[in-house]
Amino acid sequence: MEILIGACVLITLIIVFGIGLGVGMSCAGKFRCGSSGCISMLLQCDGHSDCEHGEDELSCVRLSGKSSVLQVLTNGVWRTVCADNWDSDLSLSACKQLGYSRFIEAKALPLSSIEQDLQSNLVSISLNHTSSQQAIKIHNVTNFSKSQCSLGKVTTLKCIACGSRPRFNARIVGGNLSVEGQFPWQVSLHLQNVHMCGGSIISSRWILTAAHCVYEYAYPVLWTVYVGLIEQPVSTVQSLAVEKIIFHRRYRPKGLDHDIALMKLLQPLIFNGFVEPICLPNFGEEFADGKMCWISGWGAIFDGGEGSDSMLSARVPLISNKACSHPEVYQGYISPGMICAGYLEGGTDSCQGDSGGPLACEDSSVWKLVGATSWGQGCAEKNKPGVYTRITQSLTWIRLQMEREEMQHPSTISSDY
Ligand code: 4AZ
Repeated sequence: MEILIGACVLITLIIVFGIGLGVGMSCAGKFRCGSSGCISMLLQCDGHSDCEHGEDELSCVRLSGKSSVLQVLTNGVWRTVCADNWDSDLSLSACKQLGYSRFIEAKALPLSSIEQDLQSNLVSISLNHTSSQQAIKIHNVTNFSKSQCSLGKVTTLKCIACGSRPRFNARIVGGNLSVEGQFPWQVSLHLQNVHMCGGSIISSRWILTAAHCVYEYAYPVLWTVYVGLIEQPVSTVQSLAVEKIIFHRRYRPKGLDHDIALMKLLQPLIFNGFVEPICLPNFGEEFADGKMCWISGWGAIFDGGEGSDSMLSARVPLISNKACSHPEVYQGYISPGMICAGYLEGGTDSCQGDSGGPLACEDSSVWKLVGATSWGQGCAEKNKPGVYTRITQSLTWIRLQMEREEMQHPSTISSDY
């Protein structure tokens, strides 16, 4: 009997201790430092590295809303940065924290012209002049004031010239054969000389694709990135080697969520009109249901078919997650991290080999990456539209990877941004 009681107590202790550890690992209500434990949320973005690898001082800056309003995270609150005292040193620091090595322009916009939810928490940032030569992090700058913006203006920031098609002549497009310069951000990812997947150029060093494309082959030497091409097999186009492949750590093979990966190129791309980056959307940006966007790639022209030698493209409407979760469509499969696009009547869709490629939408003449081709039941079937990884839901992850690399290996080449 005593042994039995002893055993019960021991088992209870193990269970309680085990659960305790489990709660600790899940970091409920706390900030998770990669694999090295949890810290108080209040220590995030406080200017000191509290995690072993400084993860708590990453992702402290973001661009929000339609006009790219700069926001910083302080004391657990995202605040919109006022335009007063703003200067180019601060702009460059902010762009570095967003994972770029340059900045293009900063503007002061009237507070009243931005989205309502960006107007409420404001902060002014000014630089200690002594630190201007060092690598400053804007959320660390000491002179915060929680005032209203004294000039009534906020800072908007552009870190990359993206989303334009300088060499595309709209008059010559016909059918759904793509023409040079029409989708200059589209790349072809070759695994040992065979086209496997599409991808999108998001900066001179980064290609965004799907995790399911690279998960089993996450070795840079296996891959070549081809840019600025329409026809396969490839001819005189730029080809690039890969330095690093990062896929979302929550992606699981055969799973559908977190289907996103980044490839860092060994050398920067040269942009020339036929090769251009597409813009990432900003935080909180929404793309209306029914908005017409474009998919493109060298994927199969029917389910189970061979890839196309020419880059094809199609105009498809965005579908709300509600409509896409309808019992006749994909009930129970659509998460907030996905966005559907296509026609419920079928007929036009992405297919095998298009994966990782862009779902691109034009917004006031700027092209933005709204999705990355991810999955679907078959291709172009009735009630089975294409499903794409929703980029606005992946921004924190994307920025974190880019910022980490920019902080560890800053790009020094002047053309590299
Ligand atoms: C695929 O297997 C795939 N119809 C990509 C897109 C779609 C279906 C399958 C969407 O890579």
